[in-house]
Amino acid sequence: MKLSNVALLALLGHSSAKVLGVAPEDQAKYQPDANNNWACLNHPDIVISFDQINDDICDCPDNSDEPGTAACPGNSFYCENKGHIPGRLPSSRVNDGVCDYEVCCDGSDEWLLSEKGLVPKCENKCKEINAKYVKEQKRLKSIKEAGLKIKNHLVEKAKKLTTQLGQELQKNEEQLKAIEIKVAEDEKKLAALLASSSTGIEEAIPEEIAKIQNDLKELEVKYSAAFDAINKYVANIAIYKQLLETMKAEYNPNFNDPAVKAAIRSFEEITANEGETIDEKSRTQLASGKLKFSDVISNLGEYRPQSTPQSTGTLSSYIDSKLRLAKLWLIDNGLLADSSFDSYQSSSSVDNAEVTLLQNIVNKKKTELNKLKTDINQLRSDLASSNYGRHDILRSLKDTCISNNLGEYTYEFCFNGQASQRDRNGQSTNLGKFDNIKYPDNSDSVILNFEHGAKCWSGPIRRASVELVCDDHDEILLVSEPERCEYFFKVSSPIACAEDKIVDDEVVRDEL
Ligand code: MAN
Repeated sequence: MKLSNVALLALLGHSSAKVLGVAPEDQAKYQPDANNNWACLNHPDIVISFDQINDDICDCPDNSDEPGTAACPGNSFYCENKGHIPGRLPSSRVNDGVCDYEVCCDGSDEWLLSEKGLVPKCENKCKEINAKYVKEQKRLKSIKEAGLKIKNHLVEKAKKLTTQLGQELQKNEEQLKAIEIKVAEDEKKLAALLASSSTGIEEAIPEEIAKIQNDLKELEVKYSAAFDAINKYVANIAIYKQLLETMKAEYNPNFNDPAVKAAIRSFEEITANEGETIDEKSRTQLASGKLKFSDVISNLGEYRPQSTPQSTGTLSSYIDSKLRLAKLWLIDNGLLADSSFDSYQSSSSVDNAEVTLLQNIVNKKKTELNKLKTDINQLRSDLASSNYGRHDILRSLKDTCISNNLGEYTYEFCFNGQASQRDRNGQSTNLGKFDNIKYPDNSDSVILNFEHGAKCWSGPIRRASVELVCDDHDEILLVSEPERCEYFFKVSSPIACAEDKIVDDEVVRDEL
């Protein structure tokens, strides 16, 4: 069976003959030696006649001698498809009587039977097939361009959303700082108030004493003249008393002087009653003229109130205030729930209106702080999330859901949401929640994975993979269930349109 190679050799000349079924880059490997022999490609020790190539008999253990026939299994047949795109056909489909135009538009896969005159030659349809192909590529190109436009809008929208979130985060962080400063100030004030609530009485008393001392000093000035006069009279009385004592001792009772006798009698009466009206100390003081109003006043300076922090009432409020401060510290450091402060407050013995008001303000601000902190954490993790895909594109599709009735079931999924399957009775089954986005290598597609759906009866937990392929609109094209309760969606979507994948049909046309 040497027809093909012989014919080609005769036609094209020995050295430039092309071996059928071999790609241009491998043609050099198929050259005869000077004796018109050829060695198997991976077995150089096995040398066959060059005419045995493509003679429909498999001679080489590596199948290399039959690239253009079906004689060696597992080979692939190269068809040149001039004017279109070259193709490769499994060798089993070569010379089987069927023109495989979808791969070999030039009909070269069916050469043997036609050469033998057993079947008509497969005519070359590359021109028309290429024309259709170019048209289809144009259509796809315009769809991709439209899809890309939509995708770019989505990317822009996602960028704006990301910027907005960043701004919101910044605003919240600034607000957090401001409130933290305010709370720290209020807490300082509160601590001062609480501390003063236990020492206020003590501080107030010396103040009152000072005031009283002041008033008394004014009184002292007012009454000191009177006191001086009294002291003067007291001193004079002592002199008069001394005179009377002398007179009483030295008078001559033999002189019958009734005036002297009456005076001495009155003096004796006064002296006898003296002990009942004035004590010895006062008498001495009076006698020495040392009774001073200022002594009374200075004694007041020594005065201290009976109630101190150690007394029962003040001690409890003192401890109370310290406990309060400790609680505030625990709350501030996140070791105690804010609410526990409220209950503590109500049972507290401190009922100062200002303290209560300030505590309410601090508590309110702390609730605000906690909410802000939660918001900030959420925003931070949202902004850092890689689950929105490249360019954060899924941010723009957060609320987008698509569905399609595909016969037995209506399937639906929301980007970033849930996938579901609804039967004809409207019964919906959860096929999973959006979990991650993947960009498989060597593919333009984008895969969204949905996990942790409803459990399958005596089977696995449902999950779904959604493969997005480039298009100018979102549409669920098909849904299959390759494994029980594992679903596969094929969905057209602009987000799978890749810029570098637009087919350049001009190149194809140039080759025609
Ligand atoms: C339902 C559907 C099917 C699934 C079976 C498993 O009928 O969710 O897709 O295969 O349950 O029991």
